[in-house]
Amino acid sequence: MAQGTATASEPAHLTINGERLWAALMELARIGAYDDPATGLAGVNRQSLTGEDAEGRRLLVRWMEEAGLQVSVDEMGTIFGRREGAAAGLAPVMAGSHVDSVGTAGAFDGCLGVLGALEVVRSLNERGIVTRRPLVIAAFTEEEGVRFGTDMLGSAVAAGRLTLEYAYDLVDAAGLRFGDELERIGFKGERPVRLDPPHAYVECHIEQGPVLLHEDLAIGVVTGVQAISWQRITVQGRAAHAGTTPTDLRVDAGLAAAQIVLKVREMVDSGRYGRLRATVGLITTSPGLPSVVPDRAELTVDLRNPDDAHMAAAERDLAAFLDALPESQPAPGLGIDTQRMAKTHQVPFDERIQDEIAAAAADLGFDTIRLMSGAGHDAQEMAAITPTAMVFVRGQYDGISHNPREYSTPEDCTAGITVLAHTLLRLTEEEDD
Ligand code: HGY
Ligand code: MN
Ligand code: MN
Repeated sequence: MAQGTATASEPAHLTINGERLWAALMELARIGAYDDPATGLAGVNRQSLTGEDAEGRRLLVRWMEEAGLQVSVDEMGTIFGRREGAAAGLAPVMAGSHVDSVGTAGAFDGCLGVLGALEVVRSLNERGIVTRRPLVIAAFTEEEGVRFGTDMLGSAVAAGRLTLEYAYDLVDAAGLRFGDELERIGFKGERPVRLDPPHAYVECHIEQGPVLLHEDLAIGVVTGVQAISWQRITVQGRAAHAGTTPTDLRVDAGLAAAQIVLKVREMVDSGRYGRLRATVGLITTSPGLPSVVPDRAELTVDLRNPDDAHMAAAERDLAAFLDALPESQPAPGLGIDTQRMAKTHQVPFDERIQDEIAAAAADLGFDTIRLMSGAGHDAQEMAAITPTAMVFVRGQYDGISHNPREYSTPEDCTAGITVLAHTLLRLTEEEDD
């Protein structure tokens, strides 16, 4: 990049301010912070459209404005910060992620990608570098999906997989409607939600798994995202006295729930579904009293698979199991209801963008490997409308995430965002096809 408005053909060796990046991550992590009893650490609970999320959003908007970005908010509440380029008419290069969190989060999931892109802008500003193409930072709404039940929600609407109406009518566990909550926190924006395809999209994210740590690498180039299937299962039984009711007269919703948990684990262990992963994250029974046979149970089943055919087989066989479950009970009357929450296919990332990331990393002296993402990301939605790939940063403690122990070092975060910066600088120089 050149100083001033001229642009050079070769990206300069742009360094970022790792301390400023780390300070921003830690400051944002204080919003929604809580004392986590299980780990004794400070966790982060900044679920989408809560007061904490709104506070984090306002901080991000202030930082974006202070960095001279033109800030806009779309109809889903996604926040964009635009930095003009020398050739303003060209499609921008976009980088981003999300700042909403699960209820037991650390400081890095999503935030590294958004605050890292902001750090790139701050560093460009300090050197007076004007990129050829505009740069846009995106903080997508409800990436986690843990409050309104569908992950990558904001980016899925922006890229066209889901509709605004569908999103607005989603409700949380308390029956609060997404569209109303967006209005309540003041982030129901005017910007039309359907995104004009940027020139490219690159997302930097903590790996959230153990691969880079075990390979002793700080940086990974992400080849794609595995398929995701979420469903909510409601089991209807019959409340009865725990002492007087003979087993063969019971319609026990708690028993059925336990059988479902065991079934998904048996499916994983069977090897019949490739590299299937299954998680029953939520399981509740009611009335939840020691002397009452449960009359109702609710579970969520999260299935992940890098292969769409194996995922389809797993969903099909689980559905067959649920259909047959009532007959297998000691007494008739068990009811099973399933509700689809989220469903995404395996998404491959753009090879050329992967190569740009790998080349930027190599220029900076980082060895990398290519790996598929076990977690879902906004990048998988953006891949539908523009060439997209991701930079992974090593996580510590076996890469644990969705847990307050989630951690990456300042050095690795700086490395990841430096690779992001150089990848973006390469892409902003590109002509139109
Ligand atoms: O569910 C996921 O993999 C992501 O964290 N939303
Ligand atoms: Mn994430
Ligand atoms: Mn996450």
